[in-house]
Amino acid sequence: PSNEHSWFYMGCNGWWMYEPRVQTEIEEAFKSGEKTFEALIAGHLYVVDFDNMFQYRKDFPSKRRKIKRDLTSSSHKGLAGLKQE
Ligand code: V3L
Repeated sequence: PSNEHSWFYMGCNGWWMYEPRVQTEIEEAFKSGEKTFEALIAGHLYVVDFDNMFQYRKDFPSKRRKIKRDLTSSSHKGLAGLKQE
């Protein structure tokens, strides 16, 4: 099932899981073979680049974050900035 894998973006010292809505959108775009995807995250448009596997804010492209598609069970800091207990 598709929920065995999830999408993550890099924080300071570990990975964060994308929020569920964005998660679903990114997975759909990835599976349909698109090279990039634009997601609305916290009021800003972000570009997800599947070829280079990073994301960046569209109007502030210099700050890139690595992304990965990995097992949902893989180690991560939390969900979209909310720390895991
Ligand atoms: N989903 C949610 N928030 C995001 C995302 C995303 N895909 N991308 C960026 N932000 P930038 P530590 C992150 C937030 O890249 O302690 C974490 O979620 C980003 O939030 O310059 O460094 C944490 O909330 C940041 O607050 O556009 O690991 C926070 O950083 C802001 O957008 C601290 O995490 C600017 O990111």
